[in-house]
Amino acid sequence: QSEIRKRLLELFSHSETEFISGQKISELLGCSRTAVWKHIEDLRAEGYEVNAIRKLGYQIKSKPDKISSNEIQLGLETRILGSSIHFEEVTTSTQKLAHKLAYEGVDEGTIVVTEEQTEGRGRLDRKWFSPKYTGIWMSLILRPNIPPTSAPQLTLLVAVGVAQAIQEVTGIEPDIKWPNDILVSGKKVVGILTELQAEPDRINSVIIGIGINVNQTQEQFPEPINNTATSLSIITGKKIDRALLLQQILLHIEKLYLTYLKNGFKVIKLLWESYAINIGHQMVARTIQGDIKGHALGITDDGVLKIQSDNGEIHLIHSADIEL
Ligand code: BT5
Repeated sequence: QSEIRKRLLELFSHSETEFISGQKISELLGCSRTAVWKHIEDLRAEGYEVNAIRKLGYQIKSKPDKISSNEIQLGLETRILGSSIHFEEVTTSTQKLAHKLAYEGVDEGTIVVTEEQTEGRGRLDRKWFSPKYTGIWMSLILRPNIPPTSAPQLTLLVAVGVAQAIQEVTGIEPDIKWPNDILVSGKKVVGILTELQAEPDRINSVIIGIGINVNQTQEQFPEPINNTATSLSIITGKKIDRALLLQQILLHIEKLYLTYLKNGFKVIKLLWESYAINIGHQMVARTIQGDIKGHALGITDDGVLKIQSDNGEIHLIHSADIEL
């Protein structure tokens, strides 16, 4: 049943504005025209707007504001990312679920998406607020053939892909703050969390969590982040199509990922630098070993941050919180 639904939406994803006749759909899906009609009715009940015109057939005019597998699938143009979609209406954390699936051996490109996380998390077990129907909370599973030490490059790659997609869908030009934040007007819109299942010299899988504030109002941000967080909708003053944004994110990340696997980090680094805000500025890097104050020189070819402290010494920072 859900397989037919998936194929039905696939048919429409190739002809978004076109009509497809009931006869043709029933032939392609191998079910009766009554069954086709029934599936269309089900879509309507879920909030799809479907035009039905005698002699022309069916056309999907709009999707509901949801990001379950169907809405992601319809119009998705990627080959790898999203080839398998695990959707949960609510879950503790998509990272947790993705770790489990990765361990069980799911294919590269599998994504885990939810409408709400009850235990969304950031780095160092910090909390990530993930309220219902307002954002994109997802985890990607990749299996690149790279050494574990190169994995941080993927955080930067994903940040570029998300920034490009945000720019394309909303017109906003976001900033990237090393290593894992995307900011707009100095406030955090996106957080990225990269985790590994690896042996010392080999990656089994990389699990990349992406959290994006899309349609929240300012009042929806709770006290500790009320002044530091914002959403795309607050900035544009418009409601944003989350499914479309999600699809564009997958598409941009996939393009960058394929380039990266083929040509290495160089091109990604250049793109990343074009979005970076903290390079060339004074900053404090709060690391587990202590604070380092200085001038950010840039990132190395591995994606490591280079800071020159006031006494001229150069530090390589692998992991830190940055204060500008
Ligand atoms: C991050 O950590 O920014 C990574 C966040 C990754 C979230 C995604 S959602 C899908 C996947 N599943 C998960 O469970 N996680 C990933 P970090 O740099 O440590 O920043 C965390 C800090 O950001 C918190 O301590 C808060 O101060 C702030 N914060 C929490 N929720 C926020 C939100 N919705 N928007 C902006 N800032 C937030």
